[in-house]
Amino acid sequence: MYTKAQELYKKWGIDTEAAIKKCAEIPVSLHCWQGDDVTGFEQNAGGASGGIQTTGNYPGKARNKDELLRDLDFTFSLIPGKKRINLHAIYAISDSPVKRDEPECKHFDPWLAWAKERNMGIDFNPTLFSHPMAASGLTLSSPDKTIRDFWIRHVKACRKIAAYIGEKQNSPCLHNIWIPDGLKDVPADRLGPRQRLKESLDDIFTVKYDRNHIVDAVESKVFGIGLESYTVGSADFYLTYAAKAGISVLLDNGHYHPTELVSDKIPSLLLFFDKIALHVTRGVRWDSDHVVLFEDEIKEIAKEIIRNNAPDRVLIGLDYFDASINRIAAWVTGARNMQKALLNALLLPHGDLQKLQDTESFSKLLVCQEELKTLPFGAVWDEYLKRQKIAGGDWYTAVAQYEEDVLKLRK
Ligand code: RNT
Ligand code: ZN
Repeated sequence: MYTKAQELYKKWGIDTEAAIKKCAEIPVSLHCWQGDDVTGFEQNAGGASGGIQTTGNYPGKARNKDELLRDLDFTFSLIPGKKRINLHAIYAISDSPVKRDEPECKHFDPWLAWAKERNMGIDFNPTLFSHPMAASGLTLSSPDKTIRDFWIRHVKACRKIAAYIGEKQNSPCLHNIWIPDGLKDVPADRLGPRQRLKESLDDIFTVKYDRNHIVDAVESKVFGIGLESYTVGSADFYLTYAAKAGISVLLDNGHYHPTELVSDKIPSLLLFFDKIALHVTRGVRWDSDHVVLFEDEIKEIAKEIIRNNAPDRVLIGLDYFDASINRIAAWVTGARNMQKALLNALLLPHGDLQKLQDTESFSKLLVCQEELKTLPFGAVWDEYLKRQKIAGGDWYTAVAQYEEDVLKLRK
């Protein structure tokens, strides 16, 4: 089937071998938090708050570090291509409790060792939610200076850790700031919180690090659960802030109005930013964090990365959390689908299609785009998995077995 597929693609001028090779080299950062419903390793950890929520109570959630690491290893064994691991500050590893505003580099040494053994890079996020100091829904933009200062200390400590990780691993560590800050109901002041957020960020970014070690990004949102009327860190706010501060933006495709597409934003931003970052997810009504599927918008996002020759400039990460199904199946499904979207984009004759657009051959362009959709992509995908020594379409069998042998024993 692959040989036949190779022939058919060749007729379109596409080299399936080159596509397979390239696909294996594009890193996708897997979010560690799908495995435990964004709980983390802090004592008394209670799961996510701050406008984000995992729903469902599927058995087998990782309850501690050892279980999460074991699940991650199994998960990675089912995902092709180059991987990174994306951590949150609440996944600090320590024998004694780590205060939220006092995480240290040493708490991530075990992760560095773990990732190094697996030839993987690490990305990092400060955690400005699931904590009493975030109970009001306001952190870096709080009117209370004690609260603001607490979170400024936290983010400063996290940037230090990210820069440390980046230096140790010899590859820049993405440090992405997302805060829940917002209001449930109609604000009386929209400017004040944004002004305070700006001042907090200015303070945070007075500390400079080597750009070979850290990529600083800020992530906007349109609304959070319980914080529906106003989001301090809106898209306009962060885009302008990042452009002026010379840092990057992170686009989470679940964080925009439903008809607004991140795929369309990528080329615009590539003209002005050296690097941008992504949280690939799937929005469904009010939820921005369903498992990533192999559907149109993901394919378009991948196309924009590939045809603009930007795999080094668009840092791809995943961000979703589903607790209603087997968490490993959720992890693997989304990660494989991101890989599928990349391979799919690598199997398109972008140059030829662009020529059709530029010569205004719109009928032929439309026809070609539709014909390309039914080329035997599945055969090339299967071959890619085979070369990567990763299970094919029957991978769920292994997950079901793992559920029997490991997950079901967690009561
Ligand atoms: C929340 C943001 C944020 C989080 C993670 C856990 O809406 O998407 O990125 O999901 O940091
Ligand atoms: Zn996100």
